[in-house]
Amino acid sequence: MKRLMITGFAPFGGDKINPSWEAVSRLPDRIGGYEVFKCLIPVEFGHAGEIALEKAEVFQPDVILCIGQAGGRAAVTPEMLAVNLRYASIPDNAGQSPEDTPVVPGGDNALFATVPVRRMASAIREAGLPGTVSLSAGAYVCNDLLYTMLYSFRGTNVRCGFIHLPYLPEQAGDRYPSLPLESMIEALKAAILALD
Ligand code: PCA
Repeated sequence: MKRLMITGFAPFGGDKINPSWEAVSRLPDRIGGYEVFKCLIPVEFGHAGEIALEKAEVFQPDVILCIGQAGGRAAVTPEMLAVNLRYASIPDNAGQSPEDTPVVPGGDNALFATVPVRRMASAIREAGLPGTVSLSAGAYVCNDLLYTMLYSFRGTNVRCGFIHLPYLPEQAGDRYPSLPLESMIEALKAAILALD
């Protein structure tokens, strides 16, 4: 059995829930050929990656899939890449507001996800759910975490990726698109089954 570490984030920016942890925490412990290890990650620049690396040390995963909330998006969006940039339009949960500082000083400008991003998006659509590839994970904590994972595991066999989720209906009101929790869980399962 292969080992998948999947992470979700704590709530941030005034929200009381984060769909990423709501969905991740409800995934089964086995999906396809993967044993699934779940962990909750703080919405804090730097600390997010540190916690994920500590957990990876324990779980020894073959694949690391990080999940986050992208309020306003209508689809489940596997991210193509991470950039070496930190910018916060709202402070993180530790009160940090970096303005255009690097994630890793001297690191590559951008790193591509090492999971099959297009295939994951197609699998989500084939499951009858909205799924599209995203070309930007932003410059906030989600990008920080993906960049840190890709940078830390570059040149190894550990593959890393990120999927952003829309708001849940209870967060979205009538102003934003949303997806029910059950659909998010099904979309994540479909994406995981599309890993090799
Ligand atoms: N979304 C934020 C950080 C945590 C989360 O769930 C982001 O997109 O960076």
